[in-house]
Amino acid sequence: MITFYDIASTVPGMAFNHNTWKTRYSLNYKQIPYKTEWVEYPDIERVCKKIGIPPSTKKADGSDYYTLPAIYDASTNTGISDSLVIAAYLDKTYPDKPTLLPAGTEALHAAFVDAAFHHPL
Ligand SMILES: N[C@@H](CCC(=O)N[C@@H](CS)C(=O)NCC(=O)O)C(=O)O
Repeated sequence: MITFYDIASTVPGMAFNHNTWKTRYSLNYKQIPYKTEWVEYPDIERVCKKIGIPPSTKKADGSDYYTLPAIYDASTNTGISDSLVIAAYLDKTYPDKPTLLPAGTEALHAAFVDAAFHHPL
């Protein structure tokens, strides 16, 4: 079973974050069963460290930046963050399910994410 770490809102059970929705859509599209763990913003780093999910990137000062979405896949004992990395992992690990990133489009996806979402921390 996959545990999906999403950001908690003031309304319990309400998914609202654009980045975590990318992974929720990915899991739903691939029809992979998962359970959601809701995490408050100030707890993201602590929860990721506890589960062994590495930081998704670095802050401008060089320190680790832990972000959601993140997943822990108990079937492979794997914890990862970053929606694009997660999508690639899901395609690789569950190839019999619908494909998220068609072969040969990796660079296109990376360029889109960089253009649409990149902002210096
Ligand atoms: N490129 C990442 C971006 C993830 C991201 O920036 N997540 C934000 C929420 S929108 C976060 O977890 N921030 C944690 C914080 O600011 O402490 C992805 O697509 O997963």
